[in-house]
Amino acid sequence: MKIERAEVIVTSPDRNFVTLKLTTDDGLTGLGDATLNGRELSVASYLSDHVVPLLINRDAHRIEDTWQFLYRSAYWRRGPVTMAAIAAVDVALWDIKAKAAGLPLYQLLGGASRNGILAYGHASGPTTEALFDSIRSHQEQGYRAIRVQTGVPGLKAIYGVAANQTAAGNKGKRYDYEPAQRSGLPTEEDWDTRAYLRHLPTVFEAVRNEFGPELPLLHDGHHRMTPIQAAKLGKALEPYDLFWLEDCTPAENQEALRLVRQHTTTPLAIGEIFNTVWDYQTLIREQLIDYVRSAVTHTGGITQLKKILEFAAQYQIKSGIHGPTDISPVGMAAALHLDLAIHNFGIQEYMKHGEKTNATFKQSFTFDDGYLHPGEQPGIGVELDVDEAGKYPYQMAYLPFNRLADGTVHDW
Ligand code: CS2
Ligand code: MG
Repeated sequence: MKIERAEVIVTSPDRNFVTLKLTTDDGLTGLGDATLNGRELSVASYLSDHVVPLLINRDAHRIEDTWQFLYRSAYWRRGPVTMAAIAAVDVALWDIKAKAAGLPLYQLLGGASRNGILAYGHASGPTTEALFDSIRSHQEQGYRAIRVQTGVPGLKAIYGVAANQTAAGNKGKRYDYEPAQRSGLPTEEDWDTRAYLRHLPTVFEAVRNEFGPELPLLHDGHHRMTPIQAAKLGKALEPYDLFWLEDCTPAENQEALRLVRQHTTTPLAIGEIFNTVWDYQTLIREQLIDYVRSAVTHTGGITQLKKILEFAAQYQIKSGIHGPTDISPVGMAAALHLDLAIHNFGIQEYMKHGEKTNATFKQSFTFDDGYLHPGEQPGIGVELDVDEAGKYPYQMAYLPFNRLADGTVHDW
C-alpha cells in the first residue's frame, strides 16, 4: 500500500489549523494535525516544501521506519516545527493502518484499558464570583475535573481568563479562552509574580469552601515563576489538595524542578512545550514530575509519545495530554486513542472546539458525563470536509507576550 498523494490543508474556521491528508494507492486516507499556535505556516511549509516529496510512493505501513527516516535524515533534529511535521505524518499513517485493519486505532495500541477517559475543562474568571459561575457552568456540561484560572488584582489581562466574562449580560454564558489573537501583532500583557503569589491561594481557599474537598482542581502556572517562587506556591496550595500545578517554572533546565520538589508535595505537570523524550529525561528519571503534558501533535506523534509514556510508566508518572483548542480535532482524537490504551493514564485536557471547527472536522469521539471516548470508527475517527475548510482562509494570529512593570520581557 503506497502513499499516492499528500496534501497540506490550512484552514481557519474558529482559529488556524494545519492538517496533513495522506491518500494511498488503494484509496485509504489518513489525517494528521500539524498545528503550532502562532507559527502555523512554518510547519505547513516544512511539510509542503520538504516532507511531502519524501512521502510519495513510500510504503504506508512502515510507520516506525518513516518516523526514523524523517527524524534522522533531516539531520537537524528536534524542535517544535520539525516534531509537529513528523507528528502529522505519523498520525496520518496510524489512521491509515487502523482503517486498513478495519479497527479503531486504540485496538492497534493494545485495546482499551478503561471504559472512558476522564477529562478536565477550563473554568476561569476575573473575579471570584465570575470564577464560581464558570466552574458551575463546566459542572453543568458534565466535567468532573476543573482547571481554575483567575484574574489577579492590579493586572489588566492574564493567561487563561476570558476578558469579556463580566461584561453586562454575559453572566453564566460559556467562555473559552482563545489566546491567539487575530489582531496583527502580538498583544502585550502585564505580569507581577508577587501579586499572583499573594492572590492565588486565597482563590483556591474560596473555591474549596464553595465546592468542597472532592472536586479535582488543576491550575496552570504557565511557566511564569522562578523555581523558588514555584516551590513557595506549591507549598501554599497544599491545603487545597490540587490534582496538579502545571508548568510552575520554565523547564528547559530540568534540574530546576529539584528545588520545587524539595519544598512541596503538590503534584507537578510539565511538558506541553516539549518535543522529544530528551526534554523529559531528568524530570522522569529523578521523579521530578507526576504528569507528562505533551500533546501527540507537538511530540512527534503517537509513535514517540507512546514511548515517552512507557518510559514515564516505569516511574509511576502518568499522562496528562495537552488538549486546548489549538490542538485540532485530529490531534485530540489521536490523543484519545492513546489515552484509552495506555495503562498509566492520568487525565485528558479538553477545551471544546467552536461550531465552525466542528463542521469542518467531522468527529466520532464523544464527551459524556465527564468522560471522553474516541469512538469505534476504523482509524482515528475524524474526517476533514475539504470544501468546508476552503471557506476559511488562514488569518495571521499571534500569542500575547508579557512585560514586567519595569519593561522586562517575561514568560507568557
Ligand atoms: C495552555 C495552553 O491548555 C494549556 O494548558 O497552556 O492553552 C497554551 O497556552 C496554548 O496551547 C498555547 O498555544
Ligand atoms: Mg498549559
